[in-house]
Amino acid sequence: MLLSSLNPLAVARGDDMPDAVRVGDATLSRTDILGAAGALAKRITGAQRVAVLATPSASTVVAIVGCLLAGVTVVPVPPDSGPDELAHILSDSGAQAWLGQAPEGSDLPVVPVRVHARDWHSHPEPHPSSTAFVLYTSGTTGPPKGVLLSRRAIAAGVDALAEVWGWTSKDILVHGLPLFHVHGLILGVLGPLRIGSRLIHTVKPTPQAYAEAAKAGGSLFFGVPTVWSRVVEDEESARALSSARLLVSGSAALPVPVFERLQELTGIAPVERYGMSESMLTLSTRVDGERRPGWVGTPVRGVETRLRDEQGGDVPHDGESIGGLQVRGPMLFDGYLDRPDATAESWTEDGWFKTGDVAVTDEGGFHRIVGRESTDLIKSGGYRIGAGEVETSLLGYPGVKEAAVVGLPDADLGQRIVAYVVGEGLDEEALIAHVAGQLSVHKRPREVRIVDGLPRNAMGKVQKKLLA
Ligand code: MLC
Ligand code: AMP
Repeated sequence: MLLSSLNPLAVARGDDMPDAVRVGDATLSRTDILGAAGALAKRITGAQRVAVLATPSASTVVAIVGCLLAGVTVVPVPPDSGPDELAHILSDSGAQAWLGQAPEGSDLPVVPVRVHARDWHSHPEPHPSSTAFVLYTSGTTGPPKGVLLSRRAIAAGVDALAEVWGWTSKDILVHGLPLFHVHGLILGVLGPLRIGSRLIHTVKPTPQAYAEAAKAGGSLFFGVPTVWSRVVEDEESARALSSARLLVSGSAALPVPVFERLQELTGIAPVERYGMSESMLTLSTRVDGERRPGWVGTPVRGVETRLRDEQGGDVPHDGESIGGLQVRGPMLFDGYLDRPDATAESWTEDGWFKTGDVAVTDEGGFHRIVGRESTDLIKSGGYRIGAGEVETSLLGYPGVKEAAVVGLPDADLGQRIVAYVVGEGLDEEALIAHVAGQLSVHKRPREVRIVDGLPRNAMGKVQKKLLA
């Protein structure tokens, strides 16, 4: 199902696509992907869950397709994970082996991924309800939780987007996003494989790389808002994107001035869409509809939304009243791995997923995301980072007595992580390097402010609003 466009019969009929996937300097045809993934699938059949160090590489693509063929659940691991993050993901997920490259210090067995191997044995299609991925995502407190995404959810999510964006096999998708999240991996790799469009992955999402890919025929471009704000700062690269069909922004709010400048420079009004690791994409503006700066459009096929006030009451669709956004639809997750309490808390009794985002809707059903209910979930460069995990990491550093982490507005990153720290003999840069080294580089504070004390209320709770 998921790999319908990689059907071996189609390859055998000569419908191969020599440049189906380009990642950096590597080019894979459909035959390459299917043959190498088939050879891997044969070796891992019967395994339950495996980890893939999700570097932007041909090996990652083959490893993921191999698991999908074999019906083995994949745990994509951020390649810059430090030892604390890595230890958590491996123990929490129970991954049995690494496919391809393994990080230093891990004693799990390693199954090599051979991009030039070939095997054409056919594998029975796994059940649609089986778990394709465990994606680790941050909460407000504690270490990241594993989001269970089924094959059925992924298929429904991708197909809904094909419809709203008019995404077909004639497209060439371009992006340079990381391959361990919904955006870069599920939409950005499985999307083109399912739809049959080509993919150019630029390794890094730089304006220059996007401009090069546009010259090579790129038609559909994905980026987080930080990518688009960097693109509009580089006018020459931005103008090169005017040959594209669609520019799509998501994972965080696209600032209105960036929307407008992008339209001015490329002649294309960007499509904005909204999603989560737990839900894939649920809202989007359409290729054939209005694209309104600051708004993320209407529900995609199969999705319903509602807004609830603090008492659980309905919120008017007047374009102004705000409420907690709840969603339901076929692309939603199956819960957090081994976290029945957290799973139960995230759903209402009548079966709606509580996104934790605050939104408004207008009479026409257009949605605007106003922000998050909790200030402890930060979005920086499109990455979701929990204040709690960064605070725990800082508190593990010798001399740190107290730590409070907030997201402050940042023109480039949307929010930048700022840590307020109390302690003795501390050095800002050493603290930043500590978090970058233990958790992952993208979770590091961009700024550390050493203070004498943290503002607390009568109950002793840190008042983060005063810090922000
Ligand atoms: C700097 N570096 C350090 C460091 N300080 N390394 C180690 N220790 C330190 N203290 C190095 C990094 O290794 C890196 O090197 C370089 O500095 C830049 O790193 P950065 O500053 O972290 O990158 P930056 O340029 O800020 O990245 C911007 C970005 C990135 C947009 C490219 O944030 C990004 O890829 N975001 C995408 C997030 C995403 O995909 N989210 C989707 C979630 S799914 P070098 O040499 O490696 O460059 C979702 C659902 C939905 O949200 O709706 O889509
Ligand atoms: P993640 O789990 O990393 O996928 O992050 C999901 C969160 O990203 C959502 O809960 C939102 O807070 C945010 N998000 C995603 N897309 C948008 C968007 N278009 N506008 C505003 N916020 C967004």
